[in-house]
Amino acid sequence: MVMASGQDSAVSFFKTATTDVSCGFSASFGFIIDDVGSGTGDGLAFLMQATGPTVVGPYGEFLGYISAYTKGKVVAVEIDTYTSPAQSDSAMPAVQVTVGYTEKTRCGIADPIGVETKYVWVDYAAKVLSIYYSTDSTKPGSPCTTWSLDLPKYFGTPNLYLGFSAATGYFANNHYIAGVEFTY
Ligand SMILES: [Ca+2]
Repeated sequence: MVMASGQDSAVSFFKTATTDVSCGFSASFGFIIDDVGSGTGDGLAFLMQATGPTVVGPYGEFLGYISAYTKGKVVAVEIDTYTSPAQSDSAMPAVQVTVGYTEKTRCGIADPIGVETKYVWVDYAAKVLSIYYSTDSTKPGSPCTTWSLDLPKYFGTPNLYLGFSAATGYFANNHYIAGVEFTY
């Protein structure tokens, strides 16, 4: 599935039905962020939000989700490829969890840009998000980072929209989601 490409683009897609996360869930996806000679930016995100299935935020460093639409209530697992001073980004590249736009935890990764598919697993169980990352399709034995968060309590509902956004700015990679799997 093609996500953001070309300059100043923001794209999102979500499962149209909400997912009740009170008993946990597992999500996994492959992605490709391709170098098309237009610089590096801005990245993509796996999103959990309670607002609606068609929302999309601004392009560029806002990654297609950082905006007022969720009233600040959004949890993201970002593959952030552009270090934005305005967003207080840590140096890239990394897989990072943000809560209400604020970076909470991250694991540094090798430069993810290229034609090879990279893989992310997001497990939510016992009020802990566990994030796994690999350059091949075998799930690692242990997460690269975790973050404790009671999702139903944070959102005020256990019924969340799960999906993705991606964005480009002046610098523009092509972003692809190459397969998604949800279990709960
Ligand atoms: Ca960024």
